Amino acid sequence: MADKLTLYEHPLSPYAQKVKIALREKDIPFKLELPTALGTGEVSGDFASASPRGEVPVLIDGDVRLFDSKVILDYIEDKWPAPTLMPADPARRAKVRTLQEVLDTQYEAINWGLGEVKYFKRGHGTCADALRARAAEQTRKLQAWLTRQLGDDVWFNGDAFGFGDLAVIPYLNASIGFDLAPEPGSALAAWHVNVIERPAVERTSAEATAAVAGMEQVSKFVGQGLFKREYRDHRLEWMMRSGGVQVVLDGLKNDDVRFSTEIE
Ligand SMILES: N[C@@H](CCC(=O)N[C@@H](CS)C(=O)NCC(=O)O)C(=O)O
Repeated sequence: MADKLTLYEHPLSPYAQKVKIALREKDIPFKLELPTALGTGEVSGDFASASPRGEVPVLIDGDVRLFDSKVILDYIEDKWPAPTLMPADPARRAKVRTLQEVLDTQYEAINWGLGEVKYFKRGHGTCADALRARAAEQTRKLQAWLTRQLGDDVWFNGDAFGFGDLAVIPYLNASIGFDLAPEPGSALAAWHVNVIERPAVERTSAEATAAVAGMEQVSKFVGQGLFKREYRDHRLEWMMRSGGVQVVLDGLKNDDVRFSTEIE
C-alpha cells in the first residue's frame, strides 16, 4: 500500500471506534489524527474541509475524503473486500444495516446523554437523577431488543464477526462504563465476553478506556468557554424527551451548546 490512510478520530467516539475495528480486522495500516479544536464548533484546516459537519470520523485515502462512519465502513468493505465483514445474504445484510441505524441513533443518544450528566455536569440535582433513571430504563429496553436480535446466533453478523458486531460493541462498552451492563447470563452478555477478546476490538476498546480518564476534567473547560457541545439529531431529542429541556435552555443561554453545523 503506497500512502497510509489517515483517520481523524477521537478515541471515545463510538463512530470512530467502529471504523478502527474494521480497519484493524482487515489489517489495513492507518494513522490516527485528533482534530484540533474538536468539540468547539470551530474546527479548521484539512479536517474541516473534509468534514463539513466538523465531526469525526473522517477517512483520508489519497484524494478520497470521507465523513460519516457508515459511508466510511461501506467504502472500506468495497475497496478491501477480503476478509469480508458483511454477510452475503440480502436479508442478513439488511439486518446488519438495521442494527447500525438503531445503535448509531437511539442507543448512542442515551450514552451521550449520560456523558453530558456525568462529565459535563449538566442538570445538577434532581434533573440529573431523572436523566440517569430514564437512561437506565431505555438502556434495559434496547439491550433486551439486542438480545432478541441476536437470538441463538453467536454473531450479530451471522456466521462470522462483522459489521453487525462492530455496530454494537462501542455502545455496549459505553453502557458498561455507566454501570448498565447487559443482564448477567443473557446471550448479549455472552456475546460481549466473546467479542471483547478479538485483538481489533480489545485494542480499540482499550484506547477508549484510556481516554475516559481525561473526561473527569472536561466540565472545567466548559465553564471556561472551551467546549460548545453539539446537541444534534437524536441527542437533542433524547435530552428533550428524557427530562432535560432546562439543560438545553441553560446551554443555549450560557452559549455552551450548539446545534449541528449547516453545510455551506
Ligand atoms: N453520523 C456521524 C456522527 C459522527 C459524530 O457525531 N461524531 C461526533 C463524535 S462522537 C463529533 O465528532 N462531534 C463533533 C463535536 O462534538 O464537535 C457518523 O456516523 O460518523
